[in-house]
Parts: sequence; C-alpha cells; structure tokens
Amino acid sequence: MKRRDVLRTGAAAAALGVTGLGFGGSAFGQQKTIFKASDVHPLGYPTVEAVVRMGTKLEQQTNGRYAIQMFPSMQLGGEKEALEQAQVGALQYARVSVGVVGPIVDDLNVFNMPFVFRDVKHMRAVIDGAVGEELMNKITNASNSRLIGLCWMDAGARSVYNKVRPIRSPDDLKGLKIRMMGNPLFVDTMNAMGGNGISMGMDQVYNAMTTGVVDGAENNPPSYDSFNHFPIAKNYSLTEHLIIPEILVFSKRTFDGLAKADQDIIKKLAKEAQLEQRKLWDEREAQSMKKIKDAGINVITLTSAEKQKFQDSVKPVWEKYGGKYADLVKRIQAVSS
Ligand code: GTR
Repeated sequence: MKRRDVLRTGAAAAALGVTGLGFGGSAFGQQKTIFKASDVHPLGYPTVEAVVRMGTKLEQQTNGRYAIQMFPSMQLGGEKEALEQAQVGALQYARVSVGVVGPIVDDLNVFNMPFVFRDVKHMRAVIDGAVGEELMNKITNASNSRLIGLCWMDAGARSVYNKVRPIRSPDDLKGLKIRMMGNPLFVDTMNAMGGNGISMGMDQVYNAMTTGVVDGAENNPPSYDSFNHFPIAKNYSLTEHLIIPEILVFSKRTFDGLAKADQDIIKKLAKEAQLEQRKLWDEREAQSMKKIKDAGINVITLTSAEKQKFQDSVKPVWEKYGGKYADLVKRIQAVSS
C-alpha cells in the first residue's frame, strides 16, 4: 500500500469511527474499515441479500481491509433518513428506491413517471443501457447529491392494495387514502388515478394502515409480503402503474477518502450485485405471489381495457411533469426489449 493510500484509508477510518482489529485480518496490522449499509427490508430480501453477498466479496478482494455491516429492516430509519446519513458519511451504502432520489436529482424522476416503462423487461433494458448509465452518473456528478451512484436493482411493478374494497377502475379509488412514497410526483399520480395520495416513509405505513390513517398503499408483491401489509389490506389490484428501479448509492464523503483502487473495487462489485439481485428478485417475486394467493388475498388482474383507464387517468401528471423529461422519455421509449 502506498503511503498516500495509507493516509487516505486512515482518514476514511477515522471519519467512520471504525474499530481497529489490530493484527486480525491483514499482513501489516492495518485497521479494518467497516462500511455501514442500510435497507428498509429484512435479511433475505433480494436487495439485502445482494448487498450482504457483495460485502463478502469486498472483504475477500481487499484482503480483509474492508467489510460491510448490514442494518436491515429500517434499523437506521426510513429511506429519506438513510440518504441523509449517507450524505454526511454516517453510513456508506444506502439501498433505496429511485422514488426518494428524484427529489434530490430531478432527472431521476423520469423513472418515477407512471407507466413510463412498457413492462419490467423494458425497464431492465433501460437501466442496463446508456440511459441507465447516464442517470447513474448524474447522481454522482450532481453537486448537491453528495452521493456516488453505484448500481440499479429490480423492484418489479407496483400495484394498489387497500383494506376497503376491490379496485378495478379509477372510480373505485374515490375517497380512499393511499400511502405513496415521499415525492410530490407520487401524490399527484395517486390523485390522478382517483384516490387520495398521502406521502409518508415506509417506517410509518404499517401503523397508518392499522389505525386507518390510510386505507392502503401500493407496492410490488415482495414488499406487500415483506412489510406484512397483505393480512391488513386484502384487496390487491394489479394496476402496475409504477415500475421503479431500486438504487444503491454510496457516501461521497467516505468515497473521496478511499484509494482509487478501492473505489474501483467498490464500483465493480456493485455492478455484479445488480445482476445477482435480479435473479434473486425473480425467485422472490414468484414466491411472494404464491404466498399472497395462498393466504386468500383478493388478487385482481385487470383486463387491458381496465388497465388502459388507469393509463389514461395519469395524463395530468404527464402534462405537469412530462415536458421536463421529454428527451429522456423519447430515448426510453426507443429502447427495445
Ligand atoms: C419497496 C422498495 C423500498 C421502498 C418501499 C416503499 O418496493 O423496495 O425501497 O421504496 O417500496 O414503498 O417505501
């Protein structure tokens, strides 16, 4: 290790308040740096598992100089808090939905537009391609973000669930309070779809739903399952109105203190995690759907005419926000899948 790198690593370690493991892991007795990672989901969930596996590789490929400690299940708060902590270097890896990154780097909101992707396959082709790379770099380069964009992950398609009645049309959503992620774009989307969008962090949704502060929410099958919302809100309508990728970001403050070679390892391993998570996702989605159906949940598949009504309903959202992202949208639509 060059002297400069030792100093840098030392600075990064000091910034993290890292435990020195002495002669534990390495030939020169240098300190081991533990990166903190946060996720709202529990251990075993595809995003969590992908980051945990990445940590094992990181430890191996840095000869034990770096490791990842995962804080799952919202232990460090919701996603907004995770991003704030990453920005100040209080944690290093934040795995969040792109839904909460849009308010920080506006161009990312293009992925948060309702029905912007034709289907999940299309979304995957976009994030794997030039648009995906460009938007990832935007996060890293935006002066206000204080984050390094590392990789995308999968989160399937989001659909509406509620505890009041089955939903087949925008009219059915009238008067229902539906929780949306913290981003004004989503509140507008739910309002256009017929319901009342209420913005809140995932850390509050379970209580809000049991106490009736909201009547329901919207999410993909693994989240509906993992947050244990399905036993409360038993009507699940496959509206698939949002197909939002997940994203893994890293604290810029920590990153800037690392040796270039270590930065490169961190970036490379994240790219591998993107594809690894995808396999885990497909398996988990099938399992969760089965579990939901076996539990007797009213899973409502919409006809294409019914789905079209929801697509038509979000026209005002496109009128309000679409202009800003017109070029990106054109490029997204041109991606074949
Ligand atoms: C899930 C996603 C989380 C979080 C959550 C939410 O699908 O994996 O990152 O965004 O939705 O609705 O808050």
